[in-house]
Amino acid sequence: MKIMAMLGTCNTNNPAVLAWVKEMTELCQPDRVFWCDGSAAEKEALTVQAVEQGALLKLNQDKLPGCYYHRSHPNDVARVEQCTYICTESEDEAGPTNNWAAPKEMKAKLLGMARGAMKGRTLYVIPYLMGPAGSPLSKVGFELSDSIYVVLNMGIMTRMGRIALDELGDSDEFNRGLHCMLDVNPERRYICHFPHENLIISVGSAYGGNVLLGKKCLALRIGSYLGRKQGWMAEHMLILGVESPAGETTYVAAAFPSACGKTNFAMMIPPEQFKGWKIWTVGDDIAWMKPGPDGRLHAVNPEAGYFGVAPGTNLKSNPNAMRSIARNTIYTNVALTPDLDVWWEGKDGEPPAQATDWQGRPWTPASKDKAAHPNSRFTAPMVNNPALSPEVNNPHGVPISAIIFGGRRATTFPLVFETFNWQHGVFVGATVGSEMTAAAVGGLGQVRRDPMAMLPFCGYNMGDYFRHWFHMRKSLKFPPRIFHVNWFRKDASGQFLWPGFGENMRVLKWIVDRCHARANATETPLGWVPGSRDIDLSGLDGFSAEQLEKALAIDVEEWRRELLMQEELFLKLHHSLPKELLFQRELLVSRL
Ligand code: OXD
Ligand code: MN
Repeated sequence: MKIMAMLGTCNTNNPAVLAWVKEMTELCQPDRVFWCDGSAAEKEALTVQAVEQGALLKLNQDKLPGCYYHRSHPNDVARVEQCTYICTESEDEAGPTNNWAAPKEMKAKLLGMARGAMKGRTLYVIPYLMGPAGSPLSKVGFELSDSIYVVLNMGIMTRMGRIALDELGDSDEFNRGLHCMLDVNPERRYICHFPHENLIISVGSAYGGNVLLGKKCLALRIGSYLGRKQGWMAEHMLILGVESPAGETTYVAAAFPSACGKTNFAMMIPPEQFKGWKIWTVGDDIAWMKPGPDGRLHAVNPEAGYFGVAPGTNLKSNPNAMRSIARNTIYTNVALTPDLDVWWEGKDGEPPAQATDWQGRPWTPASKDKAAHPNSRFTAPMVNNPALSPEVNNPHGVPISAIIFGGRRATTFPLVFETFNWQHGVFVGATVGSEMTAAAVGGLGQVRRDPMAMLPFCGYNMGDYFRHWFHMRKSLKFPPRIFHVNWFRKDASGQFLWPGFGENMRVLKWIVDRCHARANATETPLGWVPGSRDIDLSGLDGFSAEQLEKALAIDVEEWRRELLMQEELFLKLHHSLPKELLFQRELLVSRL
């Protein structure tokens, strides 16, 4: 093997780390190995290199200081659930909602593909920390990747470099992640998780959740597996704090499927009438939660940045996101204007008269294709967010008072309801359905069951995952109340029944007030529903109490159909379904 140049400073004597990097280096045979330290100087140097190599394009620095642009291969624009595997000894452990492969065979196949795959390339060693330094919930990972784009994204999305090595010390407890781009060929694309070994191998992709291994792979799939073993929860949830004019802050976690508005909700600015109310963002995508000594559920955000969907992001839908992405941001697969600014469908202002689309083709407003890919993204550091919670680095996390589930549903689900208790809440979370979005390949618009918004992210048998949820109740003296929301209900003419965005504060206030036992609700077959007078509509011009009633209405016929649709999930999981879920279903049937 060629003698490799060692760049960056290795900076660790941890024998387990050194041994693994050596083994993978011998396998992948890169020309160079670069140890990332996470410093500002390193970021600058790597960015210059990425521009020279064509991986990044420097955007208009007057308009977007520190911002860069990337296009992924057109065959590689979203998470690929069909190529994502959980590799456990028994297929039953992965369960019927995951693709499964035997670990030995899959590892042999992937390592075979990785052999010599980095010849002529650089292997970047990316040490990263998920979660605040010093937190009992935090985890260290090492991603070995041949993509400079991955390094620069991981530098935003995680606490990368020295801080992770310091946290790890001499321990051999870290996630091993290998990422080889290969020839970015969908035929040779595999995102594989080996939970028993705390190992991830991703090959053949260079985009988003497939390759930023700290995010979906470690923080959710491996995380959920470890959480069950160790008595905590890894969830696809935003975390936010609601501060009242009296200075009381109530923390809420919410699970919505991908591209259903978690980032918008987490960064919401309350409407003008809500003087003195303030939303603080703790996280926009993932929550790690553990019972605290006070008997409450405490949550940390394992990430340090936002990998958000660009289309539809504007000053109305998410002003804080617009501020967060104004500097030091990487844009991927959006459109480019002639003055090197970015554009996407739904951005503020008129569309540019001319642009270059996400595939590098000339685009005008008359073009039939979209300028930005529907799953185009921004990668922005959380420190850019004007509403970033001061608690984001608190190693103890924040105490959660409410958990909210939600999906994108044109019918059936009312704007909001509160479940009767934790067990009922688990049932409601387990049966979440949502219309599919562009965040994953395939099925756009179809309603699919997405339990707890974790269908693509649960690293083990979904039936056991539900059991773990029921079990967690036992370690909580003060469990969060559980709610369901639907911002996406439409009337017969296809118009949204609720204005959404910042106006969701009105619903959130009711939720917070319920947590403090100071809001009214009516008992219905679904749970506790606010009356139209229980939600503050002041200043919401042109929106009447009758409209709110429509958004809150429950149609028993629609619910009969919904129950039948839910059956599909129950049949798929019948082998491992906890009986509590069947009881809850029976209770709902009898109430209806
Ligand atoms: C994401 C997703 O990128 O859920 O967060 O797809
Ligand atoms: Mn997500």
